[in-house]
Amino acid sequence: MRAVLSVGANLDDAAGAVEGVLRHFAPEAVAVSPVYDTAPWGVTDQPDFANAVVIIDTPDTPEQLLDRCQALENAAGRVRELRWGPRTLDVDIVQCAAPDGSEIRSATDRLSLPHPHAHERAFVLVPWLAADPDGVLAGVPVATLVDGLPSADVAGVRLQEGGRP
Ligand code: A4P
Ligand code: MG
Repeated sequence: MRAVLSVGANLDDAAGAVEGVLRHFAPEAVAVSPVYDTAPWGVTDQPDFANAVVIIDTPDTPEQLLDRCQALENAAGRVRELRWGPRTLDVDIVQCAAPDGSEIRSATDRLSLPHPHAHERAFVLVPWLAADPDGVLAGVPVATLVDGLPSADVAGVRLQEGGRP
């Protein structure tokens, strides 16, 4: 399957944690975004995040991929406290698609696909668009979703200084 992953961090060496995840998935990656500095979404009274998106082709099932994402979070010393709060590493599965391109849906406690907040998050959509200008989420082009976001949200997603173009 093909999967779109959103990687975020805002504690300790946040950019380094994000880059580590991009390295982990590099053998399966078909596209990767630059790393962005992003204004916090949801709980706004916390440090800026580093965010990136990587798109992979993997033999994993969605559940196996979630296990890998959570193992990476745990290895980064992730402690689950506040919902939407600060974290050393967050690796979310935004979307999974079967080889024929059809979107895989899931609505269990452990796994919601597509990710229920992805369509409204500039820190997911702007990097996704950079990685794949033809991306589509639940039938809507990612470019269209970005156009519909509040401009302040889009302005809050900035290429990291010294980051890859
Ligand atoms: N889970 C269900 N569906 C998924 C999925 N598609 N991908 C379950 C990953 N996990 C999924 O997640 C809680 C549970 O969601 C997991 O056990 C998993 O089985 P969590 O990561 O432990 O908890 P959380 O991250 O605190 O909550 P939540 O609601 O997942 O937060 P988000 O949505 O990850 O948001 N602002 C900026 N600028 N950048 C960010 O990266 N991130 C967040 C966190 C808030 N604000 C942000 C950022
Ligand atoms: Mg999460």
